[in-house]
Amino acid sequence: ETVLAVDIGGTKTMAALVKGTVIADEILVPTAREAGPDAWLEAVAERTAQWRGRYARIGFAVTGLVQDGRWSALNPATLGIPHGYPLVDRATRLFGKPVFAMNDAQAAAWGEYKFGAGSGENLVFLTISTGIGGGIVINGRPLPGLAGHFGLIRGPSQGRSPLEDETSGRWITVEALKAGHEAEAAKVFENARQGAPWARAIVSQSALRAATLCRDIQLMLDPNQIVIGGGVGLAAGYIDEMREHLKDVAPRLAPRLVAAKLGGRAGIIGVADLAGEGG
Ligand code: ADP
Ligand code: BMX
Repeated sequence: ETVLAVDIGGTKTMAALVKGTVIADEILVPTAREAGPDAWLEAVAERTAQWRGRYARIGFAVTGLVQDGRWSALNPATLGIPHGYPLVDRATRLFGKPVFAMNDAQAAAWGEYKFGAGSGENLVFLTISTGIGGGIVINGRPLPGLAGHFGLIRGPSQGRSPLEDETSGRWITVEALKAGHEAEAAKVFENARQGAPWARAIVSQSALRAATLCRDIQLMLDPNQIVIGGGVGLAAGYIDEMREHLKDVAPRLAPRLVAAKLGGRAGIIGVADLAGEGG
């Protein structure tokens, strides 16, 4: 059965026709952050219009909390979703097919567990992206609700803001500006690789915080591995930098970090699988 799978993140929106793990077509557009959810859905409908009739159901993997078909931001700075937006209702009306919706990182955790880096053992997925999202698969089941929302844990600056606001791609850009450089995260990484001290300091700080989070996750859940994804998490050198910060941790306590095997497609593939099962 072919599923139209959609991933709406704080930065980009992806859509693909998915059958199992095979992606027939794929689109990628920026999420128009200020436009709001009606516009985000319309953009997907417009860009996927040529696929009408080729899919039986739809799966949405979205940044934020999805409960009873309603969608809300936990951190509006990551994406300003209005509280309780009726995502499943609106999308069902717009696309005319059954709709299943869940959190993006929880979907990605499932994708990696079943088709990616997973080994059948308990796993945590962590995306370091616009925010920081997470998903937990225990005993072969993805945990729903708030479970895995690690980016919402209080950050290091006296608990004033969520961890993701002091670690993620958005933070990297803000820090670069403070250091006098107008640069997206990718540009900061490029500068860091070329040895610019200001950029190295920012990347290292972010990786230290992400590494510390993984260390804490290990103590809470003892997963077999922590799968890292997201635009920042998968940027060249970032996971190595995290490992560097963990090198003094006692072996039994140290998390095993691996890169997402499905790359940026983990959410799409995970939600397609769960939507195909009827949610
Ligand atoms: P989303 O949050 O929409 O799921 P991403 O996983 O691509 O999207 O994460 C977006 C964040 O990752 C942004 O802050 C962006 O600047 C950053 N980013 C994207 N590509 C790279 C890259 N190659 N290197 C470093 N950071 C990147
Ligand atoms: C935030 C939160 C999570 C999400 C994570 C990663 C919102 C809007 N989102 O912690 O639900 O999984 O960001 O989102 O509160 P991404 O856009 O960085 O992929």
